Amino acid sequence: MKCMYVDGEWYESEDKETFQTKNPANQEVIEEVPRGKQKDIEYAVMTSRRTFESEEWQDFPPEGRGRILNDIASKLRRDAEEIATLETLDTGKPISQGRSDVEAAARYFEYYAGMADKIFGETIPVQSDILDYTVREPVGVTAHIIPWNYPIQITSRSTAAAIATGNTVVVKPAEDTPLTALKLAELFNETTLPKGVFNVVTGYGQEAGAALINHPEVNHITFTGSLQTGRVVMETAARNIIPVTLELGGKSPNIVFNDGDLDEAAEWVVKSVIQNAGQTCSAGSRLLVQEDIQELFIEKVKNRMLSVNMGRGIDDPDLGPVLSQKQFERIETFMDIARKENATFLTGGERVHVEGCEDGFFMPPTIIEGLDPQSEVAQEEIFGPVLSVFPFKDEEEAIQLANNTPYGLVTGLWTENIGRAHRVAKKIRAGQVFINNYGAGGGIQMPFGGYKKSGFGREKGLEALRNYTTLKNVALKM
Ligand code: TXE
Repeated sequence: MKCMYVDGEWYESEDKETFQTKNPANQEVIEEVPRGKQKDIEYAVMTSRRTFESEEWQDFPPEGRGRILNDIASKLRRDAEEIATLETLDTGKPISQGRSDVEAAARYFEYYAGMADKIFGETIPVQSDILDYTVREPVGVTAHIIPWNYPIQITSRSTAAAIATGNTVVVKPAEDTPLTALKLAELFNETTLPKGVFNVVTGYGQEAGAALINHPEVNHITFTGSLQTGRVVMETAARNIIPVTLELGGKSPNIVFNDGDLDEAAEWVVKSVIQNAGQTCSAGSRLLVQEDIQELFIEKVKNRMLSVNMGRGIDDPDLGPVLSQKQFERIETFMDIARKENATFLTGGERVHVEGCEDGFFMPPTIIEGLDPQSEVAQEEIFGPVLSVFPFKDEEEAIQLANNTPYGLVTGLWTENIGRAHRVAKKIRAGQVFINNYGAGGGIQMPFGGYKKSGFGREKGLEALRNYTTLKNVALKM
């Protein structure tokens, strides 16, 4: 059994209850972990508060924080294969994607390590006998509610920024994938970070998660997950008047114009919707294609989709199983709706059984045509390798379709016409626009977050530092 990590110690839950985490490829139990509840959260948050206010942490040199974060980056790389394997077993994702996730995690730590001693304010000219300046201070105890699709990456991106800016953290990993957050705790345990700065409480969303977001000593919540739970997080934060950063998924389109590089576009359209079995907030789950190339382009996408191989994550297929029966049934519900609405399935749409992993839930790459753009399947996040296709006549219609969902996270544009690229990018209501690429290889440095119901606040890049600092103005009469 694994323990959770509070105050620099390994710790079972107060009432010693546990739960199991399973391998999505075959439903085998990988590990037992503590089922943290209210009392465990109380302990972790109060430890985090005491540590935040301690002289040791208040006086800790910024470059010292940076050095420790750099140390974590090296340790992540040192143990990369072990962590990638753990991530693959816990999430089901292909191991090469697990490896990229660990490298991204290391990059977050080194990126924010470099910022730890570069957080400063300004002097502001007012009347001549006043010296006015601002100081950027940490917010205090930060809560991090982590989803199951990119556990090590998402835990790293927000905790690295929070610690770089001098906060303390309590992490609540998803109940389906708690293992790499605990491994990260092991790495912190090897460093000289003061005890109580980095804490992990494992448990269910309704128990540990709810207790954490409700705790009055928490000063900021970073949440990545569903729109429904995001709403609960925000309502709860409103009661305590604390800020939140919400990253709530999307229904992101790739817009392919007739002058785009169609082979390159087809490659990315497929990649962007099958990565992590489509369980990616920024998945390119809609394809908007110009009418006159519709047939030709879809043929290219279809051929690539049909050549995708499926299997256990550990064997590094193109496509692994989805996380769980619950997630699979959610995808199936959307497929049933599409069928009832007489949409056409060009590929996939039904569970397939993969040799050697009979208990895994595999959804093959799926292309759906003929949906009404207003239908639920066209509007809602499916979180599976499912691509919905919509033709458009001209730029205006492409923009209208692209913006026509409640979400606004990412958009891909494929055109060789630079004027068109910028015209369209300007009118897109999404936090990131990629032109002739999609996702651009990780983008640790690029601010990431949503318009509309994809959430607000930005993670990644220097923008994320704003989430974890607050501004004080000091005016001195000379
Ligand atoms: O999400 P939840 P679920 C979307 C995706 C997916 C759907 C459902 O469409 O199919 O959400 O997934 C914690 N108080 N995304 O049910 O519930 C929970 O323990 C505090 C998009 O898994 O949002 C976990 O740690 N915390 C996405 C985290 O919230 C609570 C990533 C996410 O779980 C809580 C994941 C509560 N009351 C799912 N209830 C993305 N944006 O990348 C749950 N949690």
